[in-house]
Amino acid sequence: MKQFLLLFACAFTLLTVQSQENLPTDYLSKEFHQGRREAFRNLMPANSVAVIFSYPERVFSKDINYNYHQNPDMYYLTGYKEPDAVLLLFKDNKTTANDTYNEILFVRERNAAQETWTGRRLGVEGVKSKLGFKMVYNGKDFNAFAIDFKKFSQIIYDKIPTDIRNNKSGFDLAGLIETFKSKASITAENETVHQLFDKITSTLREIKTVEELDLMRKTVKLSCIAHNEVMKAVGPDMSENEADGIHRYIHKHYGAEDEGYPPIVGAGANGCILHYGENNATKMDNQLLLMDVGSEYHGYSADVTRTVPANGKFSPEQKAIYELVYEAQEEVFKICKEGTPFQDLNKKAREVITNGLLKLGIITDPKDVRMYYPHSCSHFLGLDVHDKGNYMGNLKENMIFTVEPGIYIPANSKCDKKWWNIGVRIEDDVLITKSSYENLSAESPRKWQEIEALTKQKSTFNEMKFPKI
Ligand SMILES: [Mn+2]
Repeated sequence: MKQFLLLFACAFTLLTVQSQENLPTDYLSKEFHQGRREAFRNLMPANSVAVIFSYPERVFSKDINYNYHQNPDMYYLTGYKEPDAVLLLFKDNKTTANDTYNEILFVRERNAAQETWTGRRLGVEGVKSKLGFKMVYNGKDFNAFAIDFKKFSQIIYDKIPTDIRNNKSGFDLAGLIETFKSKASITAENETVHQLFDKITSTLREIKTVEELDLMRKTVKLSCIAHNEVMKAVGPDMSENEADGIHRYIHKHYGAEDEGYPPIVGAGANGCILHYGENNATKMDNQLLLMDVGSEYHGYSADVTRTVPANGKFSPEQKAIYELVYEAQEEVFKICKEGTPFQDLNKKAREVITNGLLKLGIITDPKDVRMYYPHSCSHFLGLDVHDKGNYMGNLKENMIFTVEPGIYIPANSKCDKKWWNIGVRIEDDVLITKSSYENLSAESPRKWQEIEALTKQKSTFNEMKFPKI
């Protein structure tokens, strides 16, 4: 009886692991991923093969990993979200006695005991039915799989990570990589094939499909709602952590899995640190709060920055810097249309900021603009927050990129100290349309008057009370 119960418990566990209810209904479809593989194949040279690995898992603490994040290229091409996998894409059809195929996916094997600890796995059958692959094997079958890589004109693959754990099973990521290197006789990596991989994935990913545009609109929209809520809730006594938490709560409220990058929530001097991430100042006083926060929704990242006075009113100096960044952004928007060289976006932003800083007397030599505007104005946006794309090309319809000029004046800068500790960035996510552009993040105000007005509204978060500790 005991044995029977144990068996029953095992079967029950497996069943429990297999079914999951109430999932979101707006994931990318298997047809989307199939279409992306087809498009990838079209860009491959004759008689070539492409090899794409999952990202490694990463240690958070001893035997605890960070939440897993898939390699965006793997996700784009397959929809598979688990580690320890490798995708082979063939330019030409392969035939065996009973099948024709042009792609194979090796995945993590199902394991009832493991799944009750670390989560559900799709396994071979799940990948076939849910992701639409015909040829799917467990990772452990890769080693014995008959494939002669020497017969291909080229093996196209991305840089292979080296800082990964190896569980010595031979078929975790380290094992799959070892098998690939040995089958393909790779002793040193080939930069040329990496460049080809980059070129193909950049060409595809820089132009968003209809399905991707839908997810991009969602991720940007919900990030804007979060920014607006913080603007309503903010006050001189709010901590950076709390503002950060409101963003994250709202992302989760709308079903975003994560943030697209570590949130940057910094007041005053902290706002002058470009990738500030501590977010631990206990209050903001009367400083400017710079928030560069965007959600990741079904893989797609928003990237929105708003800078607001924590006390609801810009000082004259804060306003002067803010208006200059705003003007730079407006001027860049004017050239956001098909045909504009991508590099012109930053040239325009730099020109406006340089002239403005000269006029305000903050710099006297145009070259010194770099001290206060040290980054660039734009990057592509999508599965990666700094997305793949041709940064030396021209703007095309259905590209999405950021427009994010900024000015940062840390303490002890060589200018009147009334400007010190003012950091301003305004960042919006722009979609190139047939005839012009659309600002996807227009829902969050940018004009200083509108920001001041919004800070006067009350937020639900102002009403929340928790016990003191
Ligand atoms: Mn950005």
